[in-house]
Amino acid sequence: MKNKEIAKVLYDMGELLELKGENRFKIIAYGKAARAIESLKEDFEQVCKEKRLESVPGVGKAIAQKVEEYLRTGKLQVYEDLVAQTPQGLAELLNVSGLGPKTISLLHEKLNVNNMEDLEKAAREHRIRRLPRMGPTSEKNIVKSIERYKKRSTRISLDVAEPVVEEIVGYLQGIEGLEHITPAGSYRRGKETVGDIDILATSTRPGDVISAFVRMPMVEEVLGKGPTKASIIVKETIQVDLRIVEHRSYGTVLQYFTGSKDHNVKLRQIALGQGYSLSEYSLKRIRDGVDLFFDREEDIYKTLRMQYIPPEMREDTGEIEAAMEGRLPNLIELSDIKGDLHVHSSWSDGRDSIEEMARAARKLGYEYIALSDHSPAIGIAGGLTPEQLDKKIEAISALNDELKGFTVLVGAEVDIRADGELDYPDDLLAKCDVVVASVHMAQQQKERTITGRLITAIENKNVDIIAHPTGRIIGQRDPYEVDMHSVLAAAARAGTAMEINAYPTRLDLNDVWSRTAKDMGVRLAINTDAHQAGQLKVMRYGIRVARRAWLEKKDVLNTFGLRELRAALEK
Ligand code: DGT
Ligand code: CA
Ligand code: CA
Ligand code: ZN
Repeated sequence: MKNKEIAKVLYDMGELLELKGENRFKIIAYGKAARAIESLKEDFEQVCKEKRLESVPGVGKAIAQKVEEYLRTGKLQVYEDLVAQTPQGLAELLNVSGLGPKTISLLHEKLNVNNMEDLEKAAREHRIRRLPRMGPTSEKNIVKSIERYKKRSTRISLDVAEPVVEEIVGYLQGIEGLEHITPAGSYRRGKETVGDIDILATSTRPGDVISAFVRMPMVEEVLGKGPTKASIIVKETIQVDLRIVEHRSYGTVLQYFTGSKDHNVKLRQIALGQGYSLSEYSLKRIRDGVDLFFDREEDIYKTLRMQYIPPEMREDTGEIEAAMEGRLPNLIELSDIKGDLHVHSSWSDGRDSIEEMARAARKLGYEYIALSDHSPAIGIAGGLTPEQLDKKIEAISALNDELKGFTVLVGAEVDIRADGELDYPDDLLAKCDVVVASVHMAQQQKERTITGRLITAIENKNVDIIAHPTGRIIGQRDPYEVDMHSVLAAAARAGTAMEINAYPTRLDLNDVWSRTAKDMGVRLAINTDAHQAGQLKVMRYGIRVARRAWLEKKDVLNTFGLRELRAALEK
């Protein structure tokens, strides 16, 4: 039944007309019709087919015609035109809950509010409360609504999205009739943050799956619901779209909704060149108009005479050309990882003992782990004094005698101090198997200074890896000012590796820089920076970044076996 969907279009029409300052009666008519259709017990599409449209109270001739157009063509031209005419910033304000068109046009007329920024400014300067029918309370409510809206429009990190996806997929797998189900969109491509979560499924009973989806206990709001698709909000801000698709076009739909948009646009061009029109449902052979359906994504790429492109690479950054020439890299996988070279123990600010970290790493199938605890410079992290580090080296050697077939490496995460000096003397660093150097202090320095600090560390013969090289924290802190090209060039010369810190709010280096690093001849290391044993598992997020950076096993230091690793660490 499309009643809700039609009602929504009519409500939106009314809102846009009101924004535009149209005739009041016209606006009221849209609202009335929308409410009538929304509360109608029978299927309005059926009513339309039987030409009984105007028998519904509240639906006049003009609106009946528009609904017919919408049902016939899937869109409403006057509506599209209205959207195009309305200033974008103003239309966006309609999405802020609690802000109606009446208020928005008042704000627009009296305070010249044209977008969210203007609105926030007007509220902060207490200009809104002076308007007719407004007051301090409505002003405060507007500020709250903007905050909620903004929170909703922020992107979510992979580790927040992942449990949501897993819970929903697990839940829907229990619904009778469900066949395939998979996340698509930026989540499937392993992007470091996702805007919304897209899920695709096939089912013999689509209606049941949709009903179950919108009724899951975690659902906080249903944004829309149709016979084969629905959108919900969970955890306050996360939008999840579900689509039930036909089995025979599952591959094509999955390809389309995996994106990215840029990749799809390029792929469509290539398809056209080969005589096909690629849509979300099929690959249509232009010569005879025959639709080719694909239930597997692989067969689309094959038909277009190219290698299968892994989702992480689908950003139109050369992957289609490479796939056509058969030179896609063989991307690294989680199972290629043989150890973790940057983790912390209770010797510094970690929670678990060295032994607990080591045993957890062995359980993951690793051959080695480097306990890289902090140096003393950043007071709060419980950094080890040189004497403590000597003791730790003894403790590790004793533990290694006990652990069979697994090696604990002596590591250190040595701070690059504000003056550019390392926080441990060279002779102490020389005693470590793995030295990770990083900037935690004086991140506000000028680009030249920070770049210089990093290059000095890179050139130190004891330093093996630069940890979280840009210092950014996703959603919280921008990277410090640094000339990354110079840093990477120095790393390539010195044979120092750059870290992909796998911690989900770091992912530093990011995908773009990691790919540049590889292209410049720099080796990478994917480390978790785990502060407790359970966090060793965040390695998988670092692998997503590495795959998006086109990295292969050989590009990553900690895919090496222990012997090879030791050789590589001798620079
Ligand atoms: P997000 O949610 O902002 O992290 O990014 P995506 O990539 O998940 O984007 P989303 O959710 O808007 O749409 C999912 C996919 O659907 C997108 O990656 C590609 C496809 N798609 C959406 N809109 C268009 C479009 O206008 N043209 C094409 N070719 N593909 C589109
Ligand atoms: Ca998405
Ligand atoms: Ca989406
Ligand atoms: Zn660390």
